[in-house]
Amino acid sequence: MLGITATNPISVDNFKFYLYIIEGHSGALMLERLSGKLISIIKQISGKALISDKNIESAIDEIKLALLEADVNLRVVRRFVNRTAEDAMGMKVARDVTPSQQFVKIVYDRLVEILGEKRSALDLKGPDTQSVILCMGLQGSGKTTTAAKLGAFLAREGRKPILVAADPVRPAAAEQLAVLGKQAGIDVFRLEEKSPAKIVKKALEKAGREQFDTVIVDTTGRMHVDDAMMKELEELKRLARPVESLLIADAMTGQQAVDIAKSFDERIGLTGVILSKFDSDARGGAALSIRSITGRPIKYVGTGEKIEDLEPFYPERMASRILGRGDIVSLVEKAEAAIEAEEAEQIREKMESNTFDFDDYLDQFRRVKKMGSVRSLIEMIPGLQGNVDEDKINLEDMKKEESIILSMTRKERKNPLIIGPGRRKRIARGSGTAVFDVNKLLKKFEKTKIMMKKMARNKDYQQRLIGNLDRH
Ligand SMILES: Nc1nc2c(ncn2[C@@H]2O[C@H](COP(=O)(O)OP(=O)(O)OP(=O)(O)O)[C@@H](O)[C@H]2O)c(=O)[nH]1
Ligand SMILES: [Mg+2]
Repeated sequence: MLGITATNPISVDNFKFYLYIIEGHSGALMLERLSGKLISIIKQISGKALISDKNIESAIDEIKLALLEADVNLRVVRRFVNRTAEDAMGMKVARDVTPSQQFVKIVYDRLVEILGEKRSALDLKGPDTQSVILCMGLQGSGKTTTAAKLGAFLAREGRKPILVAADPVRPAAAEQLAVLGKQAGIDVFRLEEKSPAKIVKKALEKAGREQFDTVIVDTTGRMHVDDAMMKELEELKRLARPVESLLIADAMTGQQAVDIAKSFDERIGLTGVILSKFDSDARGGAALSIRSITGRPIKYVGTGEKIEDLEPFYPERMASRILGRGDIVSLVEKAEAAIEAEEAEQIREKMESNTFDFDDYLDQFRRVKKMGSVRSLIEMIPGLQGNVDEDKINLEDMKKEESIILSMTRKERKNPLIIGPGRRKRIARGSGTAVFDVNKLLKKFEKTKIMMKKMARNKDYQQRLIGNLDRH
């Protein structure tokens, strides 16, 4: 993920860019409440330029409650909470990202982890080989609808699918698939036959003859997970050797969906899950736990009753949608401004109390380098704006000054008055400059300091400083 890891903290720009490329998608009701809660928790913590362990702890507690309330599986919540806490404690202090932003990033990363990290697409074979997709699930979970949706989706991608009605229990089921197939413009195979295995066998033969490259099998659902259903599915799997054995799980059924997924996976072996009815206003957290509990990826979500209401599932997009993409971007911007305000205030205090030293000076150089412009420095350091000609600040000079400061000892940086002739010579040698350059910098520094002190006490100037910060 762009080389961004917890130990390699991202820059603000990286983060923004990152959020832009993983843009969220169409709004669904599901998870809206969870999303609202998490966003408000994040907003609270991100208002702080500095956060304490206690702040983090209570934020994690609140997140835990929000997840449980959204019906996320208890085991998944525990894992999430533990890892988030671990990461947050090991958070590196980075100059260009505030702790609260890093915390948000950690929450985001852990959420992506729960949802499955990377997009897991269908693992279909090339067009000259037949790929069978077996759709399983309990009664009413959305198998038939999803089979048709999937067929339409794959046809749009250039494949030639055929739908197979392997639900001989109810004739209406085959009829339903035929209607949906017609809507989607996809062939449907049906047969007056009591054995699903025989139907599938005949369907595969037809698909071979007529070069259908994708065979989507819709199966019978039962009210509960029972042995008869599993036996039937086992037989179909043996016979059809599907490349994809998909569970169609109703996202509205809560924790039950997790248990169902577990039993199907244990007995039949799943390659993935499609969550149907993701457009409902159920709490949704359970469905999102399936991946974590079974290790099987969510491949698509159904977002409505129409044929085209099927979306590939992207863990990153889902996480950024849950955390409110737009909100995070503005939060990062706000935090950015907050860091600047805080730093400016610190500098002002230092100037006023006359403790501004070469370390602070050095700090400003680094800032300029990072931001790549002198203007940012001028805006930041009280007293410079309006008094310094931007064009006259030469980056080469700054580099020289930086190396001179780096050759000073800690004590010298804190108290330049002790830098006598002997020390000046040593510093010049150490920085590859001339004593003349060192003298020049020391003079300039004293002058700057006096000017800064004057400016810091100037009410008019202080107003301007506040104005500057407000514009950020
Ligand atoms: N809102 C919404 N409704 C859906 C979605 N998927 C399926 N449905 C509806 O859920 C109901 C059941 O869908 P089916 O596709 O018939 O479910 P099934 O698993 O084939 O059902 P059985 O064959 O009876 O076991 C239908 O009314 C569908 O329109 C979805 O993603 N969103
Ligand atoms: Mg059905």
